[in-house]
Amino acid sequence: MARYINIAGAQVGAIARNESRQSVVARLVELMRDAHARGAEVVVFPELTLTSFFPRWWMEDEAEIDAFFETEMPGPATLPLFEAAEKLGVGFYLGYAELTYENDVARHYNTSILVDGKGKIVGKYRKVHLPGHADHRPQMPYQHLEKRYFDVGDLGFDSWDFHGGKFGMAICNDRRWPETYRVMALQGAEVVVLGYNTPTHIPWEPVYDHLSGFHNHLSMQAGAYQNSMYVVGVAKAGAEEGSNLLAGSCIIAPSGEIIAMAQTSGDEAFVAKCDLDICQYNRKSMFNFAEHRQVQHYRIITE
Ligand code: ING
Repeated sequence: MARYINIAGAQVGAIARNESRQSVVARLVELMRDAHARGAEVVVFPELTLTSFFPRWWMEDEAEIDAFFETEMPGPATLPLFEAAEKLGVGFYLGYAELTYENDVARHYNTSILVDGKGKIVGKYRKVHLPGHADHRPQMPYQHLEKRYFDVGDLGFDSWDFHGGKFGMAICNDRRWPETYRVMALQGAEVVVLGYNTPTHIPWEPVYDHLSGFHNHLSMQAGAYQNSMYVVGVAKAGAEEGSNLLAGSCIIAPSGEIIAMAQTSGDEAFVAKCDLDICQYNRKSMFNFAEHRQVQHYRIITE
């Protein structure tokens, strides 16, 4: 018995600092149309995919920083993407910078949402693992200031019924932490979708630069295999404002095999036919959590 769903990665190339949201959204709509033409039912966009990757710049002016954030979703500039989804009957994952007020206190999150084929937001996630630093490093060619610009996500890791499967969400650095996948697998997730912005050169820690592609796939392939789930990782890629962002967007099966991958570092849609019942098969055999895991020996992980 099979339960198929066609999933697309929609890799996005470089976004200039001064590129308008209208222009970016037009690119996303074009990618969604292309993916739909190839049979996609769900389209996965990258992390922070409405603007250039602004955590690479040290900024002090609050208005300048907040200009990279969305205060409503959808807003006037993003509505066309929701309308296209509704017209095509396609669901999507979108990463963006969220500015929200909790009891009049401003909160800044690196956020992603799941939007269904009727243009309705069915799930929200806020990035938990914030990499990089909060201090200014002027001697470096660029910064990585996610710890300065974002609050740690307060929603945890969850999974949602979505287009006939159970979907979980993550964002970028989350994919390097095994806990991310396990917590969602324990909640029944069959597909984890995530976007990333990964500089291929980390100025203050270049020791693994030559392995950035390897570590990208290794992390997601391990997560997929060890948790019997599909993992879809989609890059904002290309040479963006002086920083080269890793491509390598891909769709990974519960076997750990990469079954579809982007071939360029630009805007590119690619699709895979995923049989979600494979997840259930693996969880009844090799990775039967109830039968094989011994949690009494894992407590140190959470203490
Ligand atoms: N961080 C990137 C990631 O893929 C990174 C790269 C890691 C930058 C660590 C700086 C420090 O993890 C994002 N964008 O989450």
